[in-house]
Amino acid sequence: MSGSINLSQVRTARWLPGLLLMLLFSLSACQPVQAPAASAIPAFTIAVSDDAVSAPEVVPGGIVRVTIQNNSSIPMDIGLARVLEGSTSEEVIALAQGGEEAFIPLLTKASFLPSVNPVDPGAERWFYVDLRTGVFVVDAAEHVEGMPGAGALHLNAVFSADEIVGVTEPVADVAVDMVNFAYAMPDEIQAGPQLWQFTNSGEQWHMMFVVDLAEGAGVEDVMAFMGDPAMAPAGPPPFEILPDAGIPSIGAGERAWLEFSLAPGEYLVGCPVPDVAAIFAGEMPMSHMEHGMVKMITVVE
Ligand SMILES: [Cu+2]
Repeated sequence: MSGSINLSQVRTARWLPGLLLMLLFSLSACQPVQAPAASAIPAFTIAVSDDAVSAPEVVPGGIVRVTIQNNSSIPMDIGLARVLEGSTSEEVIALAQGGEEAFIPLLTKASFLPSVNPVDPGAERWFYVDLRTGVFVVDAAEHVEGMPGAGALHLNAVFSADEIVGVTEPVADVAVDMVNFAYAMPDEIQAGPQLWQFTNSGEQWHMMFVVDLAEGAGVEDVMAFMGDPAMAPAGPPPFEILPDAGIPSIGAGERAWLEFSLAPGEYLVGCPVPDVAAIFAGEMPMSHMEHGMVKMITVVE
């Protein structure tokens, strides 16, 4: 199932810190106020309890608003994935439970949509996503700090979108086009709650984290900490990854809209995802940031 990928080769590779970040990257734990009613955009809810995930069996295709409710008693990491052509939801569910070693095979069978990590008990989160049509898997597991281990309890649901219903584009304040390997986006962003549209026009998974740099720190400092742990400088990193901004990895061709708020200032945005083309070619991958997928933005009042 893992094709030509040599897992022992990639297991300890230097992109692992980036991979960890990608998996654990957190969206807002305290989502800003809900966007104004957009009645033309179909909506549905995915609810997670202590022993099950419930979702409608069939949902509207196209652009939808997805609300994720955590009705369980523990913080949960909840992700959505599209089952790729030629794969089955059973395969994706099995691989999603497999921890680190199943991750590369999972890349070939699923395309990730936004995930929410963590959702606190009793909390709910939302985003818009273009489902188009297809079969989708919801994976919910207890939130962990660090790499999710194999054997953790996963709760799953499967739903399908058979027909395009949502054809209304949300009105985005900021548009970000993610390609291999750059962000096409404005240099200047308005402070306060903004609806960000993320389009992955590249051929690999891409994400965007937002980093607040310490005085005098630069791109090279972030990359030094994201690279080979053996080479990472001692001491705490001179930057902070904002927990309530950016987007976790989404697959090639996916589109999603998330609302978050930035205070005025200068920020670095970057993609620490490893270059999977290199992994599949059996080479030691560089991160997308090292390939140039990194940018400074200014948030203005
Ligand atoms: Cu990327």
